[in-house]
Order: sequence, then structure tokens, then C-alpha cells
Amino acid sequence: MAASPGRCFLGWDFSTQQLKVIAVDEQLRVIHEDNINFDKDLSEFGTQGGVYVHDDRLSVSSPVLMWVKALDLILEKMKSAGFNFSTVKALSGAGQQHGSVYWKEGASSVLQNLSPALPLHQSLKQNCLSVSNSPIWMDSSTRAQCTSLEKKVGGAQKLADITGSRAYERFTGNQIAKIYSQNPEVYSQTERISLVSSFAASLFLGGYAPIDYSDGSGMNLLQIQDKVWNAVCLDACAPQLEKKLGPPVPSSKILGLISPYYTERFGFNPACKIVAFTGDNPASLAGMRLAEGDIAISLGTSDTLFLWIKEPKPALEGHILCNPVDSQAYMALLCYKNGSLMREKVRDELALGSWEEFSKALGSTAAGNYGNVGFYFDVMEITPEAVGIHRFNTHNVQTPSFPKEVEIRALIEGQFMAKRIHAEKLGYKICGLEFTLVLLGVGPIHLESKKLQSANHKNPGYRRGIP
Ligand code: XUL
Repeated sequence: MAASPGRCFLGWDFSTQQLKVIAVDEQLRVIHEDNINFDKDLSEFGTQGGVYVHDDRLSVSSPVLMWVKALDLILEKMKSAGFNFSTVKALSGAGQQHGSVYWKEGASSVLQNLSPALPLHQSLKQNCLSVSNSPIWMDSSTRAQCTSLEKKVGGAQKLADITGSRAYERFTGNQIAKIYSQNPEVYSQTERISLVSSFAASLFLGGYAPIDYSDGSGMNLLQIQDKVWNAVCLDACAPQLEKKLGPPVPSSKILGLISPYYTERFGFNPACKIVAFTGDNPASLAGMRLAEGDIAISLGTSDTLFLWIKEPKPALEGHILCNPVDSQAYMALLCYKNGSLMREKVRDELALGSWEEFSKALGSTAAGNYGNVGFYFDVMEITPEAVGIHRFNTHNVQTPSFPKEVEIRALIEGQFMAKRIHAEKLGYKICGLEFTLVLLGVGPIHLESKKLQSANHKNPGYRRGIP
């Protein structure tokens, strides 16, 4: 069938460090791309890497109005570049997972009556948010709430069986519980709680967008089998929470049509559809068109590994989420804080800050690293909960240092072996030597995935059981 001329689709990514947009035509060819870097383009908010790290070093948040202003800016940029908004048939997008936005009583009517004469942030800056800085995925300040949730539900494994994960500090239920316990006033003034993804969809819809099943699985609140909020988890976190969350929906649901604000201000077609937004990791699984048996590794601010899974086994490490594409399936997700930042630290200390030097050193050692293994956790890791640098030599003896080349290979192999072992614990099966490993955002690091995989079996570190 011949394509109708000029039809296109927009994809948005509200991520930690930037807002990105991409337009594709009906053949999925990219016809427009743009981005707003929060630190650089919105320096008035004073974020670093898009976030504020608070004095306790555990609380991490981002200003909600910065995300809104980024949307204003990027739309204006597209308009100045001559982008024809009237050709957009539908739009959807992704948001960093777990972060939450707290809409104040009355915000819904502001959203419904946005004035096309004003940028969005002008309309939303007063009286729309009960919490101006949203807790985000890097936050690890809710240990007490996690302990209490697991206790109320009957233990960590029980919670994982229901929601796909044991209690995690960044997971939204625990963040909501913290806000409620520290500031019940603010909580009671909150009319609706969105995830970053459903918050972004709400901006386009001009009304509260529902949370989708996949991103909703990152909250410690959703029963992943039945796709409904779990009453015990809700009650353990805060009162009247079900009403503030609204019913969850499939990730591919068409939520409605674009708000008149965008048709009047930018010339969008009033028939432009808004499809539910989801978390960045589920969106990557859908966008990479993963199928059963594939693994994708994303080397972003966090390293994440995700895979399509049929028979999930929720474990005490890692997460099982509802699959954004197939409602009968799931996705397993592992998230590592000591990903890119740890590699960059070793690169700066041992390879003169150069990826070329780093790659050269990596290439000069053999896969398997002659049995030398290392675990590198500069900050408290999520999977597993561990910190510090731990090196073991070929005789399985702990050692304080490695020569430069051995260190670089130990870092990369350690990170990748840990990813495989944790994936297997969640039910992933590697069938034979041939498997598809998709790496997202990889720099010039050479990863000999297949060699590494076969070498692991001979490697003392593999038998030793990587954490
Ligand atoms: C996943 C996680 C991060 C965020 C930000 O559980 O916390 O990957 O989605 O990218």
C-alpha cells in the first residue's frame, strides 16, 4: 500500500539528563530529531546530570517544572525549524522509571483549560504541584519504608511474587510512603500521582493519563499477574492511594486525542492520538523489537539489562515487569548503578581518560582474564546490594590490585558475567552458544560476548558464583 504523504509519528523520551524527541515516517525512517539537555539548556534549575543530590546523599530529585519547560522549549525549537505538526498522526513516549509527580487538588482543571497564549510552564507553575521536586530512580532514601512494606506483606519473596520485585528504595510505592509519613498534609492535598511517563502523557492529553502496566510494575504496588493494584501494598504505603493512582492500563492503549492547546499553539491535527507512555526500559524492549530469548543491554546513566520472558521467576534480586508488547508475557529487568560511571572512573584512572586507550588495554588481554575476576561498586549497588572493589586472582585469593590491563578486563568481564548470572536467576535460559545480545549506547569498548560467554565456563570466577 502506498504511504500517505507526510504522515508521521512522534516518540518522546523524558529521561534523566535530557528530553528527546524523534519523528518517524510510515516506513519508520527518522525525519526529525531534537533534544534539550537539562543542565545546559535549562541551567536556571541548577541540576547536575538532570538531578539534585540532597545533603543526605541518599535523596535524589528533579524539578518537575524543568521537565515542563523542556517540553515548551523543544516544541518551540521544532516550530522554528519548520516542523509540520499537522502531519503527526499519533504520539507516545517513555519516561525514566520509578520517578513520581504529585498533582495538587485542582490541577486537573488547569490541565483541561491550558491557555494557548502561554507556555505550559507558565500555566502549571502555580498551584498545580504539591511536591515541586520529584523523587527519581536514583533516590535510595526509603530503607525504612521498604522494610515496613516487606514486613506487612509477609516477607521480601512474597512481595516479589506479587509485584515482581522485593522492596526497592527507588520504587514508587516506597517513595509515596515516605512523602506520606514525612508530610501527610502534602499527601492529602495531592489529587493524583503520576509516574514520569504518565505525567508526560498527561501534558499532551490535557488531563490525567493512566499509568501503564509495564511502568506500573516498578512501584511495588501492582499485581503483575492480574494487572491490578494490590490492596495490601497500597494500604502499607499510604491511605486512599488507589484513588490517587487511577486504574492502570495496557501499555499500548490509545488514551485519547491531543489537547486543543497543541492544535492552537503549534498546529497539531486535532485527530492526533496519544498512546500510553511507558518506562524507558519497557520502551526500549518494544523499540528494539526484542523477542523471546533476546537480551538487550543498555549502557545509559544506569546499565540495564532486559529480556523478554515467558515464565518469570521473581527473585530477591532483579525485577519482573509486565511486558509492554504482549500481555501474556513479562520482561525481566536488572538495573546497575555502577555502570557507565564506574567504567568512566577506571578509564580516567588507568587509561588517561581515553576510550581508545581503554579498548587497547582490553584487547591486549585474553577473554577469561586468566582467571582474574573483579567486582567494582563505587557506590552502593542495586543488584546486588554491595559496595567496594573486590578482586580475586587466578588462585581465588583476594588481592588489593591488578595490573592495568587485567583491571580493565576484570571490570568489563565482571560487569557482564554478573548480568548473565542474575538474568539466569530470574528464569533466563541461554540456549546454546548462539544468542542475540543487543547493546544500546555502547562506546568504542569491544565486547567479545560470545567468546566471553564460552570462556566463563572455564573461568574460576564463574564457578565461584559472582554476586
Ligand atoms: C530501572 C531504573 C533506571 C531508570 C532510569 O529500574 O531505575 O534504568 O529507568 O533510566
